[in-house]
Amino acid sequence: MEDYINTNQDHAGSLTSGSEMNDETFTNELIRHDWQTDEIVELLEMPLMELLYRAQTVHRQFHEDGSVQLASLLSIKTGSCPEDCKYCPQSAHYSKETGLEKESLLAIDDVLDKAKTAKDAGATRFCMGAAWRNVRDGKEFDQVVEMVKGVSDMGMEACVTLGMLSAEQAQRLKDAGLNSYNHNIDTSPEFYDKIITTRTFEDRLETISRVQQAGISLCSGGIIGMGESIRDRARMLEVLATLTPHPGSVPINALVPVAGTPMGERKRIDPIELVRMIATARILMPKARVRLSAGRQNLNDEAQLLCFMAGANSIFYGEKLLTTGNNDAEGDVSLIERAGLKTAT
Ligand code: SAM
Ligand code: DTB
Ligand code: SF4
Repeated sequence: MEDYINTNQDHAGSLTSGSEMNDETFTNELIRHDWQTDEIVELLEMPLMELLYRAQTVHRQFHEDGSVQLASLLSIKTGSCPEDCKYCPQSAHYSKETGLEKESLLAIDDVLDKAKTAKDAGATRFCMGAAWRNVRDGKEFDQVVEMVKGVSDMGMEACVTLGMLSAEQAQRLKDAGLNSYNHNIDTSPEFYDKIITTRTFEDRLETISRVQQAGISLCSGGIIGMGESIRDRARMLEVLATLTPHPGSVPINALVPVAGTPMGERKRIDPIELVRMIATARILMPKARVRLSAGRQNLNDEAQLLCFMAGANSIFYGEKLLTTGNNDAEGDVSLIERAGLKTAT
């Protein structure tokens, strides 16, 4: 594998020099979109200290301010989703076993109240999730558009995750002030149909392309701990790191095994695997916000700090993810303070 730093210097030297080169040109020259599976596997498997060193080197180069973004999540429409994602407590396919109560779309004012509370607690991004297979035009979508406007008017980054959407719907969300659309690829193209059978990996890529075409920042990542191989993890990261542009944010989730789902009995992954995944995502996608996402409740403070060292620079903040629990906000603020990290403003 080529040495990352040397490659960068070669690139910079051969393309621009002296006064022609500003900071923006320089950092953009360092970003690759041609990552190969084998070199990603090599990163994922290298001695941990070497991997951390490389990831931290890239992180310092691209994220000088070292801030951690606090993103709060809210499920605006919970349960009874027609998709059969094997990890998901919101799928209608497992609702008998999970006992999850379905809820209709929350009222606009209630959502904006929650956003305001999150903002007052220090969050700068508010992510709203709906358990839909796809967005349908009509009253409910109109309401979501109003929610996006409201969050954006509060001065927070607004993000939604609503399933598949058309180019026109993406444009409406963009016009309403949407900053980011979350659409995870979840795993490798090869492992995908072991996890989800009601849509294809290609369907996922189509929505991603519509989001990017509309000029919305893409938030896309996935889950580890579902029985995938290291090569599957590498392939998942490869798909993301060969997009142009790279996703603006990359959530790395550790499976939260929820009783009643087909993945409910899976053992939780070793936190070191999560650290490796985050470090590799950081090296591959230097500018992205890499978000330490679901599964954080299973990490002690020291493991979380390793994730920050590996290049994580965002967390989900607040006691709930969508339907499952998350770390308490006080503990998060305390960890950030004790480590001398600062939060994004
Ligand atoms: N329905 C939309 C979709 O699938 O794009 C949005 C909501 S969906 C719940 C958002 C993401 O949450 C999924 O893509 C998956 O990565 C993550 N997720 C869901 N259940 C999870 C679990 N049990 N453990 C970890 N991540 C999970
Ligand atoms: C993401 O990658 N993870 C978040 C957010 N994007 C939407 C969701 C995690 C959900 C965990 C299971 C639950 O709480 O239902
Ligand atoms: Fe539905 Fe999203 Fe859950 Fe899949 S992950 S079942 S699409 S809510």
